[in-house]
Amino acid sequence: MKQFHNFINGEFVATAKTFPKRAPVDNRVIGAVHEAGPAQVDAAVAAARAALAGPWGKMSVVQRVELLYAVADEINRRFDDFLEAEMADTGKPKSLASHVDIPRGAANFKVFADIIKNVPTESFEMATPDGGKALSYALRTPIGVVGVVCPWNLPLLLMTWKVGPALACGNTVVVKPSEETPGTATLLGEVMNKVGVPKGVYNVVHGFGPGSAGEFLTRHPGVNAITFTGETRTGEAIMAAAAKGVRPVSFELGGKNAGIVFADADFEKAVAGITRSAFENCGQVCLGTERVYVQRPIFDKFVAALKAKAEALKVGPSEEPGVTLGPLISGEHKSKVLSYYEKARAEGAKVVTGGGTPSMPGTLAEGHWVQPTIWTGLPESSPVIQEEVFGPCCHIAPFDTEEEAIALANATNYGLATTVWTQNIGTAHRMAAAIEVGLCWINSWFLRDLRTAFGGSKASGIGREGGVHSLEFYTELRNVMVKL
Ligand code: NAD
Ligand code: 6OD
Repeated sequence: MKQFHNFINGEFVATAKTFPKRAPVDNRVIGAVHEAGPAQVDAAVAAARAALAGPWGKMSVVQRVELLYAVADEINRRFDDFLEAEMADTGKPKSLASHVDIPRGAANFKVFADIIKNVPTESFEMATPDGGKALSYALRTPIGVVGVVCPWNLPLLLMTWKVGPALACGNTVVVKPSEETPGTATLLGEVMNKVGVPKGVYNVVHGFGPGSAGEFLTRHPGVNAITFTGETRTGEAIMAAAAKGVRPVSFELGGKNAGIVFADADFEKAVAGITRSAFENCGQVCLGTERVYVQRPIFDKFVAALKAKAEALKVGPSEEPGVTLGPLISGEHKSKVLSYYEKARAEGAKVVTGGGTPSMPGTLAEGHWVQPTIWTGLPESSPVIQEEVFGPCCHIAPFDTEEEAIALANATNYGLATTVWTQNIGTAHRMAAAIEVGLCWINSWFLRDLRTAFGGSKASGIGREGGVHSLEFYTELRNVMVKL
């Protein structure tokens, strides 16, 4: 059986305590994950600290950049290994993992290598009281050992989205992947060794959150900064841990994102866009659309068209041709999603389509499958509309005016993303200015330019990453004043 070891100081490290990794498609045990205890987390943090003072810390930016390009190239060379690991861990469709997850895993190293190579720092000439001059300039220095705590929905993409810029800035990292998805983070250890990244620069500790590797890492006094992607309430626990030692955090948290479709939108494109934003990755995307608001003149037509699209999704295992909807990540998550399907019914929702589980053949019947689901008719106060479900589902409600759409979109504690569909350029810009989110897509969804700011407002996060914004988190600016 596959063994998922910790990766500490360039070595794969077994532990006495393991837990099973199960395949979401059929719940079969596919591997044993070696859980890191306090001793392994201590060792990983110590290795990361030693590497900072060692060859990694002494390397020039140009040398670091070359190594990060090599990491990206090696991920691409081992594309099929990463693809297989990601599909086994998550059950996501091959079409999705091969077009989104794995290419972004490589791009996250390449792009941040380019950014650090080209970023300027400020410099000012000033007058001094004695009539002379001084030069002030900034040095961009690493923040130190960065703890990287990751979720399971886009494991390689979201982990490298943080590891790429952290390493580009000269930091070292200790990564805690989700307990559900140990594969690609472990594989990346092989890549680091192959291309010659010094020992201790990239470390991986496996385990859970509370009372396990996640808590040990985030409480560790040797960790200088914590970057986290996951649920908002986990963010609260990590923030409390980070308070000890006033360590900075960067948080990408949950969402309850609104999709807004105006009557003047390109109808077919809007339907296709909302189909993606509601159902891609089986709805397990933080940027996904679980609340859809459609302007009344096209409401009935839109609901019927989205129903047809949802029913045309092909449910099945990763490699089956034409599959567009995989399983949920775990039995526990399936129970959570189905509890919302039940709540919607109990609150009197009209179930437009879905609402249950599909019947799957053979061993797949043990997997974590749910039907793509659409509801109408719930009050806005419903937990189904206020809480993040993180499944392939959405509620659709009508609206009449632009002001009403803005009020509906903003009536949530979250503030991550929105997608607005209209052909009126004025409407588009007004909506972008009025909706309280970190990310606003107009006539599109999940279009990404890695140079731009990414993150959420309200309960959806703290800070922005992407482009130079990542450098703000992963470096400290030191101001140097030189009397000339
Ligand atoms: P989660 O918060 O349950 O777990 C994320 C990670 O935190 C895991 O590695 C887990 O082991 C660890 N963890 C849990 N409790 C911890 C603790 N007390 N201390 C330290 N570590 C702890 O999230 P998940 O279920 O893996 O992912 C789904 C969630 O992530 C959703 O809410 C989704 O919206 C969010 N998410 C947000 C973004 C974004 O960019 N905003 C991206 C992806 C996912
Ligand atoms: O594209 C990204 O960089 C990113 N952080 C995506 C997040 C997706 C959430 O599930």
